[in-house]
Amino acid sequence: MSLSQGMIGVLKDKIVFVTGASSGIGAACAEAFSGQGAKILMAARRIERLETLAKRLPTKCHCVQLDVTNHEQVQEVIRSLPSGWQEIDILLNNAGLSRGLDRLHEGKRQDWEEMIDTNVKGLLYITRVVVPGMLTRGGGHIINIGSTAGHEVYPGGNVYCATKHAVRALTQGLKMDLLGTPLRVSLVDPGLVETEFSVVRFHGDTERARAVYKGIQPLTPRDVAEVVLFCATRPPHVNINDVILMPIAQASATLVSRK
Ligand code: NDP
Ligand code: 8X3
Repeated sequence: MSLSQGMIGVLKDKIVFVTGASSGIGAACAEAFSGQGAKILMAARRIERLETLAKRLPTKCHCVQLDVTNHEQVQEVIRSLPSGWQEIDILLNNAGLSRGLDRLHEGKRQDWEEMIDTNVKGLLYITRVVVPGMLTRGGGHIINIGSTAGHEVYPGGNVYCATKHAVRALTQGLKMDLLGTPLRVSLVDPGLVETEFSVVRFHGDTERARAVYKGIQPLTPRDVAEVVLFCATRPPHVNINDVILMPIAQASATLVSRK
């Protein structure tokens, strides 16, 4: 991945904290930032995946097993980071999931709670513990992964879309609350990206997951990582507020042109 002249080297030795780095967009972002010389702090529940990824990245990595829905664990893990890893420069709130595509009146409470706990409360817990240190140090960038589902709602998307609308509101709120400080706040909102997202949504039904991307060329995790990298490499006075990206074959959540 190449950067525009002038931006080369700006990420060297920066500490980038990527939540949900064990798969998909998070893993691609870890790789992209590492490729620019950043040190990568990675978190997810599947620590063995993080360790495998860390081994093939060119810069220093530190892996932490973390469930973002567990408030105490979030506080404990972040506050006890080893020296050299505490001064987080960029926080990428990426960990997230969808569960089911049921109509709201037929939905499962456990699915709702998992989405709300991960996508909304998890993002809040992490942000709350990381941002004060950024303020003390006088610099930092929070980049949240939202979704096109944070801009529109689709049938069966009810609770997932609500969580991503919440991510958008929280990003805007944080930007306002940090006004007058040097901290930056960005939101990246992808449409259809082929990752493990749909396998998780359909509780392991790989056939149903594959059908989501059938007949189109979806975005790749790397496509999203390039946009995240762009946000992170603007001059310090520039704040990218929100980027929406979709595959060329998609015009809205429900308007998809399949071959
Ligand atoms: P993946 O399922 O491939 O990756 C999800 C990541 O989130 C995994 O690394 C997973 O790690 C992590 N995660 C989930 N729950 C937790 C938790 N409780 N604690 C810590 N980590 C957790 O999906 P994507 O890469 O597609 O998803 C990444 C983000 O992108 C999500 O926020 C998703 O909503 C968003 N998004 C995805 C789109 C898509 O079409 N794929 C489009 C728009 C947005 P582990 O299971 O090891 O904990
Ligand atoms: C993931 C994209 O369209 O499945 O956020 O909601 S979509």
